Amino acid sequence: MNGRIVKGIGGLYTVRTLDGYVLAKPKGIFRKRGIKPLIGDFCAVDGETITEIFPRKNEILRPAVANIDVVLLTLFGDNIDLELVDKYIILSEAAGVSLALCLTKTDIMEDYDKIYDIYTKVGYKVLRVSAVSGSGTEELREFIRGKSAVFTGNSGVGKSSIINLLTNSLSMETGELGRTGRGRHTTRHTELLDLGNDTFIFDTPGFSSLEFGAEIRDMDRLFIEFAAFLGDCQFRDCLHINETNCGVKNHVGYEIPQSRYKNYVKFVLKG
Ligand SMILES: Nc1nc2c(ncn2[C@@H]2O[C@H](COP(=O)(O)OP(=O)(O)OP(=O)(O)O)[C@@H](O)[C@H]2O)c(=O)[nH]1
Ligand SMILES: [Mg+2]
Ligand SMILES: [Zn+2]
Repeated sequence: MNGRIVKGIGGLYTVRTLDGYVLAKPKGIFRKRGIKPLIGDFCAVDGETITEIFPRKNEILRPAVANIDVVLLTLFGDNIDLELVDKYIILSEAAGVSLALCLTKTDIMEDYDKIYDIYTKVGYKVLRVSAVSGSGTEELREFIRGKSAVFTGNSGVGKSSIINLLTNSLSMETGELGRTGRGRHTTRHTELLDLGNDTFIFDTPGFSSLEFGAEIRDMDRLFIEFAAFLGDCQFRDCLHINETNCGVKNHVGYEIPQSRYKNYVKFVLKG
């Protein structure tokens, strides 16, 4: 029987099959070959044994998930760290995994205009949602239809709350915020939920980092809005920092947001 791994705790995996959920352990041979099942893996199960893991379309290291279509970088607050956002964006670009921003709690945080403008202009999807009022959730639902979408972001930003709204259930535990407004790492394990019609969402623990495991090369190609201007640089190996006649620099403050260019320079100089 075939299925998809939706949860795994202590070496025991929950596999969703056409016949319902099965608890199964991977066959011994996997360990010997260094294969570790991931949440999101498509697999074959025989009784209580996972006998085969089917080839993955892709995988990310942290959170450890496989076969994903989009990462929803979930963010909250009026002081979102754009350097971190750009870092995760270039990592996802390098890995060839698409990424969208999901800005939360719009019932208590109305002003996301700056970050919304920067990233929609550049070409990323930016969703603004409230799990309390339900605002923006139809657009979110529409956006993830037919996809496997991973919610990642700091503890307390409201990932599980949105997922409960989308699944019309209280299946994911949600947490209180501490006095500093930070979350308390309520979600401990990654879990995959089936919304039907080939739509899946991963709830993940609040992250300490996001890791795709792809090598970072050609930084200028990872800033997608630079592409239109790379051909205008006088020097073929232009770094777009100190060179003259640079196509990229000419567009900073216009098609290329200042903050994005600033972070590009930081990333290049940091190496
Ligand atoms: N006002 C408001 N509060 C929200 C909203 N979404 C979530 N919260 C609150 O924010 C707190 C944290 O929500 P969670 O859904 O547990 O956050 P999480 O991102 O899953 O956190 P971790 O599992 O710890 O990573 C809870 O107290 C929620 O009630 C929202 O849209 N509006
Ligand atoms: Mg959670
Ligand atoms: Zn240049």
